[in-house]
Amino acid sequence: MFSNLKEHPADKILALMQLYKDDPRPTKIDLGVGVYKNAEGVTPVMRAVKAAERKLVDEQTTKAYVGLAGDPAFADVMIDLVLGGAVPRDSIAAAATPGGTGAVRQAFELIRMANPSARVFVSNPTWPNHVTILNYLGMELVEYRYFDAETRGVDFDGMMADLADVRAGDVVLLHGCCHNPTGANLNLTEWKAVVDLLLKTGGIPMIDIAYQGFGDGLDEDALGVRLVASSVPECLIAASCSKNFGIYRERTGLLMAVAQDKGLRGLTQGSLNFLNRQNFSFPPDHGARVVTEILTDAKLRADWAAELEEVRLSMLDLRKQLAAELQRLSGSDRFGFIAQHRGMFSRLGASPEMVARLRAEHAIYMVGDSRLNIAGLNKTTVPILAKAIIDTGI
Ligand code: PLP
Ligand code: TYF
Repeated sequence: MFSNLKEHPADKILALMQLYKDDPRPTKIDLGVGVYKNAEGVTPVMRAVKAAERKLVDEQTTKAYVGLAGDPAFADVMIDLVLGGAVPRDSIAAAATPGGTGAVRQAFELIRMANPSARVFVSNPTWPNHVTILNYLGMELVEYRYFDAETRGVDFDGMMADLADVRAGDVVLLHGCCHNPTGANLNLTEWKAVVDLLLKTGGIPMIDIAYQGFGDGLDEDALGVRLVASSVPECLIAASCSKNFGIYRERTGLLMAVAQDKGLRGLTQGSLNFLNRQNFSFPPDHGARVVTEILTDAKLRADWAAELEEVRLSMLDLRKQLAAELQRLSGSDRFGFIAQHRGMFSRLGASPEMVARLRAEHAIYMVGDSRLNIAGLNKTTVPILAKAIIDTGI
């Protein structure tokens, strides 16, 4: 049987992680996988997470199964964090999932179950797993223009022109904030125009939000998703706690299905529960419980928000420093987009050959599409990267 299996192309981001590990050069710089690292190159356990875990060890009395959709208290706190009261609670069905990836996967399965002929529109480029999971599920995918290779901002005219082809019942996948891999994001005026187009076409938005708090702030990063959820008849939201709580390996996420018609909530909730049961029965609990502890305890919540803000500001500082250094070395403003982008990533717009040269000649690792993880830098390595970028002719 196993001999019938075929090879699968490796995830290029994860493959790069291995290449980096295997590189013996002591000066190597990892700007690959999307994991936050502090100035010492460490991905710390956040203070509030440690405190919540200690509390759980002391106070948790059982590890018996929870429900198929996970702990309802986790759904409540996450709905509040993401949607902030923009939508009535009783119009939302929700299920905990293994990470944001699990939420994306269950959302796609729900779409396929409800409407097998729905096409899913994804930005070009998008997070590679969006594409591979849709392909794996045999769902039709349509790309819409998103990144302007010239300005390194959003090609909003191109995006709107492509989304005009959306038919009623098609799904439009949007990144809630901190677009992966480009770092280029919609402003609120553009979000409003997207909502109007969705209302006109009957397209159903699905929002993947994996970096809330990494861009302009916890509430600011959720403005788009809140606007969409409060404006359209139906939408799906896949939220990840991996980054903003730093609990990557705990696999903590939530899928929300919002419907203005509250009569649909029971049916939708039943389908989310069913999908969880078919795929893994019960979602992971530890990370979800940690998040719930933090968000329901005023002191822990304030400490978490403060540490997250430090993380956000440190990445913004690195962006500004890198843009300034590149301006100094190039004598031009052509790298100003790095300070405009938000989140962990920026797409430089360099060719794969240049990215390969950065790796071979400078031991600088970024994804082949020239996505770099800003958090992989520190004050010392920013000038090294800037010089390598200029030396490589980018
Ligand atoms: N969606 C996007 C756009 C991402 O970049 C990520 C990566 O971390 C995820 C979803 C899901 O992450 P996780 O499954 O680790 O929560
Ligand atoms: O884009 C990234 O780097 C993160 C982490 O299969 C990641 O989203 C990368 C690849 C993958 C899962 C997560």
